[in-house]
Amino acid sequence: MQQTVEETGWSPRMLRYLEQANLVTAGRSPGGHRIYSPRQVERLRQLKLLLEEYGVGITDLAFERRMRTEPELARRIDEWFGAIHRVSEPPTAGIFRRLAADPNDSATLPYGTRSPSTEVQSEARTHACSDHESEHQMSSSSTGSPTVDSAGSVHDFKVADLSLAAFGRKEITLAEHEMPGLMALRAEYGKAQPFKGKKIVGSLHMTVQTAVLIETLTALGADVRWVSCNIFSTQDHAAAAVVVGPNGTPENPQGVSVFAWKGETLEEYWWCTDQALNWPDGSGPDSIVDDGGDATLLIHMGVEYEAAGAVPSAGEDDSEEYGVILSTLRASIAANPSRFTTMAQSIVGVTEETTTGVHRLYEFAKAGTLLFPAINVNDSVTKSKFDNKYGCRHSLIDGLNRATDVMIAGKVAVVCGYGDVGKGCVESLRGQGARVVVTEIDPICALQAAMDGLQVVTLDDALGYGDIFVTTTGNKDIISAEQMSRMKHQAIVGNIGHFDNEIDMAGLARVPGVEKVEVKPQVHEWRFPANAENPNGHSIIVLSEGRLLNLGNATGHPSFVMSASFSNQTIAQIEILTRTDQYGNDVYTLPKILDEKVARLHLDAVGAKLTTLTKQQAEYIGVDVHGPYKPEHYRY
Ligand code: NAD
Ligand code: 9W4
Repeated sequence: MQQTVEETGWSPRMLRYLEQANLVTAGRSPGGHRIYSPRQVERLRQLKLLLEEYGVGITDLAFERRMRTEPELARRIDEWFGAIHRVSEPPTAGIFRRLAADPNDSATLPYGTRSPSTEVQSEARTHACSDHESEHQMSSSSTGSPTVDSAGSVHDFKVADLSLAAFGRKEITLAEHEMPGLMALRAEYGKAQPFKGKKIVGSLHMTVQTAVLIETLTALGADVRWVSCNIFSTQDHAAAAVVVGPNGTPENPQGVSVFAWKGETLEEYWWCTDQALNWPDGSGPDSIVDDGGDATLLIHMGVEYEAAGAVPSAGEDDSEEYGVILSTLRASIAANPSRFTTMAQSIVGVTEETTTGVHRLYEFAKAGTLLFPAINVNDSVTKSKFDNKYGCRHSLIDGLNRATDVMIAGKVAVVCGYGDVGKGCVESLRGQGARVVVTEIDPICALQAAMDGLQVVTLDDALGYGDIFVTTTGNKDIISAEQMSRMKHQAIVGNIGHFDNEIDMAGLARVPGVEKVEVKPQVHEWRFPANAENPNGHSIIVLSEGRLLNLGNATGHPSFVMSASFSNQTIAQIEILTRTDQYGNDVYTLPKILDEKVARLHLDAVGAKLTTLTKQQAEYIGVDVHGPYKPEHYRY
């Protein structure tokens, strides 16, 4: 070992870490000491030189932002992995499938970027009894200690205002009725208590629907701690109700430890994540429900820097958020230098909700640094169809109506992109009586649109007659400032696709003489100066500053949609917590039979009566009577 340390420049700790992460292999001497072959020594040396050359750490291999901005580094790392690059094992028949390729999407945050902390001043009236400084120093003797104290009260949490709990509880009760999948899972597994003695941490928007998920996890026996995955998305009444619990009061909260309020700063956000990972007895979670991958990322970075013995400083080009993550880790490691390493060893897996988080997980898996199994919930059919198509079909017009109350019937709506989100948006606009035209770059989707009776146009063609413009592409630069300047007076412009760069808001602000007038929060009139065509000037109405209008101007998906997503989450948690030995450190999707189970759980609520296959019919089409009914590659 000592010789390898000298030859490669890696510390003994890091050598152990690299081996654990399967980045190099080491043999064992009869006495149990590590022995490195000359080839492994050379690989270790090369890796050290590569990281030094780029001034990055091991975690950066999987930190997609850096990898995307430094393609040469990505290429050199791929080259370094060479022959030992971990390939996925073949799928275990019928149990799960692995994705062959990474999703080709850009990894960004759910509602665009998090605002810098300077922009957001937290006004939360917080209730918290958590002495987090001392908690960091508590012993890590794990007794499976519950979150409640001996009086049955939850004593560590931080939310805006516990007096909102009664309102939150009313909405949670209504949502339960609209979340039949989760309620059916409570009925099916409540008695068996599959999560008994298990600690689950969630990093996912703290909304009313998430409250129903949290209480489903507790109904199945879990000891849960929760944090939001977005600084703005917390519904404070939902957070308060979850802390108070169905049987508690604001004076004697008996629910779940939640660390979330609307309008957190970045520092607060990462502090909350850190707190949620820290059980009162000093132990960490058994599993993670993640949305966007932040809880998983913090643990992976923590493990790396604990192995390195130090947390690096943020570079000049690093984002503000990256610096905050490093500071959070620095404080943690100063208090307990092996906290994340110990924590990661007890975690049996993570279930991830979104494309962004799934993308990160594949990056970790590709780099061989994924520390525990991961289930990609995002790509279950019953998650993605509901999230993309049915959710947006509901919430697009909700956002348009709440923002403007304009009559949609009779208007011309221009929908950019005819993928799942575009299809959902078109359906709802048509349902209102709008005449809809679409733009597409993909001939298949364009032909689909034409076959659906839609005119396929270019945006430039539609500028002169469109009343409502909606971008749904997940791509950038869809509507330029110059194009907005050519729209009709009081045309409405909004985005429901990815991030905030489908509409060129920065360009709009730079148009000479343009004036931005706030009609109300998230609704702005942009007034263009007079010109030959518009001697009196004209204006357009932009929703949610070009960010996702169904979240900025409305409350996102309805409960039924979230029931589909969260039923997948619950089933995925049952998988990793009860069939732990079936999963290695890789990324898996749920088997189709479980996807079908989620759909099945929602049929009664919509009055659907399923036809049962006869044995003969099942044999004829080559499936089991009980499913799965379609081959893996089937596109719904
Ligand atoms: P998708 O890939 O199925 O559809 C996008 C479509 O846009 C594709 O057909 C593509 O060909 C087309 N497109 C790309 N560039 C274009 C351009 N320049 N002009 C016209 N069309 C173009 O993806 P999807 O599932 O429909 O999701 C789209 C986006 O919506 C993603 O970014 C996704 O993250 C986001 N999304 C938002 C919500 C929400 O609640 N707001 C929910 C789900 C998904
Ligand atoms: N929500 C959100 C809400 C308000 C908001 C800067 C100030 C996503 C999915 C689900 O992101 C979500 N306000 C913002 S950002 C922002 C984000 N800003 C931007 O200026 C205002 C979000 C999932 N979901 C549903 O869709 C329904 N229930 C759910 O759990 C929730 C919220």
